[in-house]
Formats: sequence, structure tokens, C-alpha cells
Amino acid sequence: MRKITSGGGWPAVFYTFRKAREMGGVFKLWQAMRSKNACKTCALGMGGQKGGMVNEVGSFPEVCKKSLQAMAADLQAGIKPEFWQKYSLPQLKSLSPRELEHCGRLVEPVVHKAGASHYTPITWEEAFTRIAEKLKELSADETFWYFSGRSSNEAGFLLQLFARIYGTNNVNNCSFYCHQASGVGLASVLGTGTATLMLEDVEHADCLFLIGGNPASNHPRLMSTLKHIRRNGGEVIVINPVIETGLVNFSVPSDPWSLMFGTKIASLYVQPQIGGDLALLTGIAKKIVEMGKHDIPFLTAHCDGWPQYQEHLANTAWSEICEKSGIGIDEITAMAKRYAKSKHTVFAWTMGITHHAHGVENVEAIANLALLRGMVGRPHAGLMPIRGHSNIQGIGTVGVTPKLKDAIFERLQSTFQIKLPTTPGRDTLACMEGAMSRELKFGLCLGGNLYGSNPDAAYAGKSLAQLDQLVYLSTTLNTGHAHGLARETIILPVLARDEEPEPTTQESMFNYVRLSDGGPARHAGPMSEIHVVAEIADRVLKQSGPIVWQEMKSAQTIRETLAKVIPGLESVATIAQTKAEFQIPGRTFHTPTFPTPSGRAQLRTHELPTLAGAPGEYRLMTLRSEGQFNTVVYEDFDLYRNIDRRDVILMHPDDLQLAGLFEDQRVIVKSTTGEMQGIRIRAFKNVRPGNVVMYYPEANILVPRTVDPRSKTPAFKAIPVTVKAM
Ligand SMILES: Nc1nc2c(c(=O)[nH]1)N[C@H]1C(S)=C(S)[C@@H](COP(=O)(O)OP(=O)(O)OC[C@H]3O[C@@H](n4cnc5c(=O)[nH]c(N)nc54)[C@H](O)[C@@H]3O)O[C@H]1N2
Ligand SMILES: Nc1nc2c(c(=O)[nH]1)N[C@H]1C(S)=C(S)[C@@H](COP(=O)(O)OP(=O)(O)OC[C@H]3O[C@@H](n4cnc5c(=O)[nH]c(N)nc54)[C@H](O)[C@@H]3O)O[C@H]1N2
Ligand SMILES: [Mo]
Repeated sequence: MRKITSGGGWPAVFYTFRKAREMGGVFKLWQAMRSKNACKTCALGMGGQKGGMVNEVGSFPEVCKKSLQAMAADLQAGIKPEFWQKYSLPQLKSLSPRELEHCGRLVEPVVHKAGASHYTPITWEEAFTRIAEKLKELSADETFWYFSGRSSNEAGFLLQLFARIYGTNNVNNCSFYCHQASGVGLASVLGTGTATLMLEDVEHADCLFLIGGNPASNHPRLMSTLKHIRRNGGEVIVINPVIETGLVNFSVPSDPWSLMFGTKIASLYVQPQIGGDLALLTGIAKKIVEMGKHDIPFLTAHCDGWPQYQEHLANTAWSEICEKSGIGIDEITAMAKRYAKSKHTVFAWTMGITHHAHGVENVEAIANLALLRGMVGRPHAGLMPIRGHSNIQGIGTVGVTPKLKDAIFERLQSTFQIKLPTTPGRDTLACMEGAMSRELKFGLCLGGNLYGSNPDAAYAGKSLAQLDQLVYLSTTLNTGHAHGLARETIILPVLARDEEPEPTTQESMFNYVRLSDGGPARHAGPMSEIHVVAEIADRVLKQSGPIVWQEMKSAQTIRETLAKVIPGLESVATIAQTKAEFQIPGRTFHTPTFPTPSGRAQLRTHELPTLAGAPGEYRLMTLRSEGQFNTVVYEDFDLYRNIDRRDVILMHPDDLQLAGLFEDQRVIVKSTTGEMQGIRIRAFKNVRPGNVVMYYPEANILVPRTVDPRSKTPAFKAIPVTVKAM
């Protein structure tokens, strides 16, 4: 097999043509990809009214493999009615995530009752009746409502509105397993929960810290921005326990020179221990202060807590920093020197930062480091959580959180003369626990794979099994539909974004609201998410004050409501007519005034956490391969890491030698939560010794339900495990 030395490049280009052939020709794929709909994969923000494959600064063509895969999945044929008779539940359970995804598009509602051997197709009418009857029978706080981040603002808003008027705040989204720590950490320091800058700012930065993320696979279109920074002589400093090939060298497919010769991405690559970032970030800050390169006028004029932070840095010993990060003083100095030279620094991060029991503190430490040199509140610099799902940010903006923002709560109550519930809502894991204890009896999932994304997979399966009824609104089959079953499980097939009968809106990670045109339905059976929600609400509530639920089937009517109640979304009322996509006001900070009570940023200080794991254990991170989108696996091969299969553990050759283990050996991997037998070893020199890697979602059997107390996000990336020969 040819060794991959660069991310992107020809493999990505060949892949495009191969996919195009499978999907009925280059023209069909091109048409689908160029339609005016926001891209379906990550939250970098592509498409919308500028047309598919165009980013927010207008550069084209920005293609990525994942957007092709997602499109290909939606272009699949419908699952035939015979399928449900042919495949029994045990058979569905034996299918891999990839096989389930490739069964085809869901086109008719189906139901499964505990003990039955098969799912059975039912009519929409029957499905709605069953759901409405159950909801009428239960009290509202016995239900929960989980949202993934692919649905539109309109669908997300409508469903959370229904859940609240029905009477519960058990409304949450997959952020609790994703970027919640970013929102909480940014809010605690700056009073805002999202990126402080725009894509254009990033393009002009002269230094970018990329911490705990693998955008070469997960946000490929960010790579052209990183390339741009390097070409302009800027620095890209990568902090990651794994050397990701695509972050060393990447061939940007849309750039002929880069495609031929590749572009060096990282100018400095630092490999801390898993979970060592907080110590490392503190170390860089300490060094900056020792070098006298901090911005005292900025710190005194625009920040609170500088004296305490200064004292904390001075009192934290270098020995502790080096031990708890795994990085020596020389490397920390090299990073600090580069940062000290920069005039415009951007700090970007992903799951390597948030998936820890100290995820919020990690984010606060990043914000501290940026504030130390006044890199927030000026153009071409700032903080950038690289978001996951394509509309995860919009889903949060429109109120899909247990606690509504005060302004939204008040506006909803006064606009509609309704009374909203005030009992605290549960976060995602708390809903799973509520299901286990039978406090919760009903769940509805607007997309996603709640079972597959959960820590402690065995627990997740058991807890969902306690529910009376679980309803999934899905486009394709996933492991949740086979392993995450309640006493009664109903799957409702829905339309994808580019099949919606009316335009819908989405928000990118740069706070930019896009308009998707929708398009013709590819199959007769699926229904628009908005229609499904309105039908259920109509049967349960009929009318709530002035809200007639049947009328809420119109995306335009919902947008008019959004404009009235969601601060910053005023112009969505007319966006379908004006086509004017826009930046949400008040979220981009080009001047150093922040939405905190004092208008100043709040520096935070932290104890440095000890590294996870005892002697004889390794620290395990669970992550994504090149060929998957979350729990959906498109192909088993992990291209850039050059790993041929998924039932593997990646270990450094030195660790293998020390433990007397060898390549391809079958081992038992064990954590306090679970064990996996027959896992194969892959020697992987790119991981820092002492740390090991496995693929999510398969490895979720091993992930404990330990959460960061502030964000409620599980520590998916720092799991102590033992590895023993079988
Ligand atoms: N192709 C594709 N694109 C996606 C997704 C997908 O599954 N596939 N998922 C989408 C979603 S929802 C999300 S949230 C994002 C996820 O995007 P990423 O966060 O890039 O995804 P992960 O695979 O979880 O990768 C985490 C990276 O963090 C590193 N890491 C692990 N532990 C640590 C640590 O302790 N410190 C540091 N500094 N680094 C660490 C790992 O080595 C790895 O490179 O991508 C989005 N885009
Ligand atoms: N161990 C471990 N666990 C993790 C992570 C990790 O890194 N390690 N990452 C976590 C993260 S960052 C996240 S975001 C979660 C992911 O959590 P989720 O968002 O819950 O999971 P996905 O796999 O993205 O959901 C995919 C399913 O969504 C459905 N779908 C796709 N498009 C649409 C649509 O347009 N409408 C509707 N209604 N449905 C649609 C399809 O049926 C598909 O099977 O997992 C988390 N879990
Ligand atoms: Mo995510």
C-alpha cells in the first residue's frame, strides 16, 4: 500500500470522481453539490445563496469528501418495504454502522415493540396517533427531546417550542457531547458563547493555534485558510498528542500548486499528553509574562482578574507545568516566542479540548492566553471553536437548550401570552439517567444517534430500553435504530435539507445565517421535519394561545416568530424574499468591549489537573477516522492515518516493545466501564507514547459516564485503560 504523506490531494480528487460515478454521473453530483443549500456536514459554513461549495469569503470550489459522502447518502434509493420483513432485529443488530447507513433512505414510518422480531411499517396517521396518545397519557417532565445539529433553525425552534408549551424544559442537543464546554468557557470569560471573529479575520491572521482538532479530516475546508496563513508567512502551531499527517502537509484540491506539491501546514507541532493542554496553555502564558510580552494596557483596561492571574502564573512551578503537560520548557519557549512575535493571533480548538473532565477550564485557559496579548476584540484575531454539525450553532441560537436565555423566555411569554415551564431541564446524559430510573418515559430525537453518541454504550442501550416510547426522526438507519430501542420504538422518515418544500435557515460557526432553498423530494414517503412536529403538536395541543399548530407547518410563519423572539434574528422574517444572508449582530468582537456585566473580560485561574491513568494504564482517546461522520461510517479505511480497519487500538511502537505486544496481536482493552475483546493492535508512531487511540463510536463501550461538572460533557478523550494479550 502506498504510504500517505499528505492530506487531501489526489486521493480526495479521485474519490470525488468515483463517488460521482456511483451517484449517476458527474453532472448529477455537480447539480446536487451546487444547489443553493447550506452544506450538510461541518459547521464551517458553505453553500447557501452563494451556491454550493462557496465559503463565506466567496472562494470556490471548496469541496470536501465528507460533503460528498453526506450527499451520496441522501441520494441513495429508498429502503424497500420487503426490507422490514427480511431483516430481523438480531440481523439489524449485526450490521456495522457502515452497513446500516448503506441500507438506503428511510421512506416509511416503522414501529418496533419490545420482544418483536421485526420492525413493521405503519402509516403516518397511525404513527402520529400512537405518539400523541402517549404524550397525552404522560406528564411533561416524564419526556425528553434530543436534537442533533443537522436540522434547520425552523425545525429546531418549532420542536423546542412545542416541548416547552407541552410543559417541559428537558430539551437539549448534541452539544452536551460536543462543544458545550466552549459555550460555557467563553461565556464565563467573555459573556458570549460563540466565535468572536469571522472567516475573513482568520484569513488575515499571522499566527493560528490549532488545539485538539483534526481539520484535515473533519473540517477539510479550513485547510485552505491554514494554507493561506502559511503562504503569507504566518505560523500555524498545532497542539495535539497525535501527529496528524494532514496537519503536517496537505494538498488543497482547489489549489493546483498545493495539489501538485502539497502545502506545509504546521510550522510548529507540539505533542502534549492527552489532557495536558491546561498545563501547557498555562505554561505558554507564564513564559509570555516572563518575557514581558504581555499587553499590560489591554489587561488593565479591558480585563478583570489580571492581578490574580498574574500571581497564579508566577506561583505555578515550571516543574508542575512540564510534568502535567508532558512538554519541556524549550518547546514551551518556542511556542511563546512565536506567539510574542504575532500581531494577529487566532486560537482555534475542537474536541481534544472539550472532551475532558476539565473541558470548560481548557477553554477558559485558551481565552486567558489570547487576552494576555490583547488578541480578542480586534480585527484579524480572536477565538474560534471549530464547531461540529452544520447547524449545531443555529439550533442553540433558536433555543434548543434546557434553559432558555432570559430574553427569549420573556419574549415568548409576552408575544404569545403563554406560560412556559420553569422547572430545570435536563442535559443529555441526565436524560439517559432519567430513562434508566424510569423518571423519564418518552424520548423524541430530531435526528442524530443518541445511542451511538453516548458514553458507556451498554448503559445507553439499557437506559433507552426502559422508556415506554422512543421516536426517531431520521433520514437513514444508524446503530441507534438497532441497539437503542424502547418498549415501543417509532422511526419517522424525514426529508434532507435540500429536499425541503420551503426554504430553511442555518447558522455557521462564524455566526453567519444562511438560507437553503430546499428542493424537490427524492422519495415519496419522507416528510419535512417541520410538518412532522406540527402534526404531533396539533394532535396533542391543537392550539396554544394564538399559536395554531397546523399553521406552524409553514417555515415562513416560523421565521416570522423567530424574528420576533430570538435576539439577532430579526431579519430572518424576510430572508426568503430578500435572500440576504447575514452576520448575527453583537457576536463579532472587533473592539474590546464584551457582553459581561462590567463590559470587561474575566480572566480565570485554574488548578492544573493531574494526567488521567495509573501506572500500567494508558490514556485512551476516542476519535473519528477519515471515513466517518460521527456515528455514521462511510468506509472502514482511515486514509491519512493509514489504518485499514476500525476494530483496532493504535499504540506507539515503544509502548508495544515495553509491554511485549506486537502488530496485529489480538488484545483485551479494559476500562472501569467496559472491555473489548479481540481488538487488533496497530503500531502507530504518530501517537505520543503512553497514549492510545481507538475509534468512536465502537469504543464507546469503554467510555465512563464521567462528565465535566460545568459543561456536563463526558471525558471522551482521556480514558484510563489496560491492554492485555488475549
Ligand atoms: N469528516 C468528518 N467531519 C466531521 C465530523 C466527523 O465525524 N467526520 N464530525 C463533526 C463534529 S460533530 C465535530 S464535533 C467535529 C470534530 O472534529 P475533531 O475534534 O477534529 O474530531 P476528533 O476525531 O474527535 O479529533 C480530535 C483531535 O483531537 C486530538 N486530541 C485528542 N485528545 C487530545 C488532547 O487531550 N489534547 C489535544 N490538544 N488534542 C487531543 C486527537 O488527536 C484528534 O486529532 O468534526 C465535525 N466534522
Ligand atoms: N467516544 C466518543 N463519543 C462521541 C464523540 C467522540 O469524539 N468520542 N463525539 C461526540 C460528538 S462531538 C457529537 S456531535 C455526538 C454526535 O451525536 P449525533 O448528532 O447524535 O450523531 P450523528 O452520528 O451525527 O447522527 C447521525 C444520524 O443523523 C440522521 N440525520 C442525518 N441527516 C439528517 C437530517 O437532515 N435530519 C434528520 N432528522 N436526521 C438526519 C441520520 O439518521 C444519521 O444516522 O457524538 C458524541 N460522541
Ligand atoms: Mo460534535
